Amino acid sequence: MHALLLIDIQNDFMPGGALAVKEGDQIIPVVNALQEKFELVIATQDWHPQNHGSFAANHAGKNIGEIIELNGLPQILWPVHCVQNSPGAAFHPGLNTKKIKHTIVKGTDPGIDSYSGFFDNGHKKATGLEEYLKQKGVDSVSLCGLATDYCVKFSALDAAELGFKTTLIRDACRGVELSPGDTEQAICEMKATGVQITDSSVV
Ligand code: VGL
Ligand code: ZN
Repeated sequence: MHALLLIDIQNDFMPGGALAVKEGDQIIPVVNALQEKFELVIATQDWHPQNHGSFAANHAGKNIGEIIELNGLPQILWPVHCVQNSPGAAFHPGLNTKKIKHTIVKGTDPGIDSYSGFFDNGHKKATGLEEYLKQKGVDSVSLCGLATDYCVKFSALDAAELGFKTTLIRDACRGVELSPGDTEQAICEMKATGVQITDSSVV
């Protein structure tokens, strides 16, 4: 069984959103077309409480982009984004959600971030995604969504390490690019971990 994972296709990651990803909205028609080609579609949502430790606003005197230590882990500070039940946390209105069988929320613990859809950044707690996929008989996953250099990357690395045959659909993703080249670097790391890189035209 082959599943398509839609990673964090949420308003706050779109142009004009709180943590905007350049051209993030351009993936929408690509992702909608892709969904028709998969038996199982699963989505993740970044889903933070207002007091989340990844928000610069929750650390007096700290700025967006600074790195702090959060409960023993390095943490990049982000703008307030994807607050639970806020419009910014909702899926992009153009995303076809009819085929989504299950949604995994992540980043709900204020004390730790969760870029991957499988585990928090300390690999301490699982989100339930691995169990869900295994119970559905999924052995291979393809990933698309936002952002290539954060949540898509860490989800793909975990998927490959957990033993799923893992494919990144490159043109159905966009990166944050805090530093120029981050997206290319992320693709190199994924390749090195055994992730196949492909384009929607050949799926
Ligand atoms: C993400 C930064 C912070 C992402 C989420 O979805 O890639 N990036 N939270
Ligand atoms: Zn986040």
